[in-house]
Amino acid sequence: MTEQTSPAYAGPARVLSGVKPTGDLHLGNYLGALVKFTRMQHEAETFIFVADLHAITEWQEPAKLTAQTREIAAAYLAAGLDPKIATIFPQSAVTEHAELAWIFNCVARVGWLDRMTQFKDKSGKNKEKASVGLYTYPVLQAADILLYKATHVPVGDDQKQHVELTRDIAAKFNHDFDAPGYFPLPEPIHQGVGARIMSLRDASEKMSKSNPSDAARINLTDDADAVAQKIRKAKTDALPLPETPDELKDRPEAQNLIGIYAALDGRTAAEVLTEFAGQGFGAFKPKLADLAVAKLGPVTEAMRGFMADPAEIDRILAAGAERAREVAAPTLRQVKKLVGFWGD
Ligand code: AQP
Repeated sequence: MTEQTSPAYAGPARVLSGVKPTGDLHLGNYLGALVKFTRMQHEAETFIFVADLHAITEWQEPAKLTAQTREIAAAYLAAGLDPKIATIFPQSAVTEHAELAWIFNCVARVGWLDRMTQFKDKSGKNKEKASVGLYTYPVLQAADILLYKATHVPVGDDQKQHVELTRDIAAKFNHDFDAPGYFPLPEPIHQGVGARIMSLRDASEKMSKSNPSDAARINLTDDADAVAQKIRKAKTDALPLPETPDELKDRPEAQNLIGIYAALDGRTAAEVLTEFAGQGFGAFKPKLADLAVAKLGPVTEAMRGFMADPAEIDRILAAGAERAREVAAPTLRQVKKLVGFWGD
């Protein structure tokens, strides 16, 4: 883990990240987030939450939201997060997130938020109808991270800009309230294979829970037949696979499938191409399907096991929320003092 870059900050290395309970988790979430969380829990104190406050920036059916929150928790556990090591909790159970977000809303500048590309992507042409929460989403994300003084944030490529905004908010807070080094300037951990998995139907879009086409993603809840069928139908070109990753530059679909293979197999794209160069997708896709089923099958199975015991998931989430509050509450108390709010 690299040293974080706030020179005056002297606290411990801490990892924090989360996933929104907005639908079925997919291969992109798994490779871009869950696999990294699981690895990092052994390297630093780790806080992983279910981002339900973020989820409601877009409409969620209340009954489904509860079920999806448990499903994300089950996916965390199935991917290998250990609640004895990592703190796993629902974001809304720690009310300090929302309170700190308000203070940060008054630190962040409108110009900074106007530059966030995810808001533009998600609101599309319908900006006027988007929720205010969707616009200030990155400020809440800064509060999530800084409440725990997290130094490292494992995220997919799409979230890198939000971690940069978090650094700007931390630096401005430290400066405005004359508290050098109070908040660390967190580092996004987003490099490597799996950082950006694209849609199986259109490789110019990232794989996403909210894509209306189920064929665009591989869900962690898909069975082996569904996984194989989606890979078989994935959009590709008619050319054989080349010898080097450079030659995939103008072939986004091929690049995506090779990237998925590499991430699932813990290899580089170059190594995968060494094996498959000269072969067409007719030969490559069944191999990819076998690999995906072999790697995801046990995760899906474990997830089903956890989902069958919602009381145990609730117990883990409640205990995690209590542990999270032990860190969050003192931070918020100190922040309120620095800001000058009345009280102890
Ligand atoms: N396609 C992706 N490739 C790699 N990483 C990805 N992540 C999401 N999509 C990909 C990473 O998964 C984590 C959790 O994401 P999230 O659910 O909190 O929000 P998101 O990025 O908006 O994910 P989705 O799937 O696109 O959800 P919807 O469609 O509901 O907005 C993050 O670390 C993210 O980088």
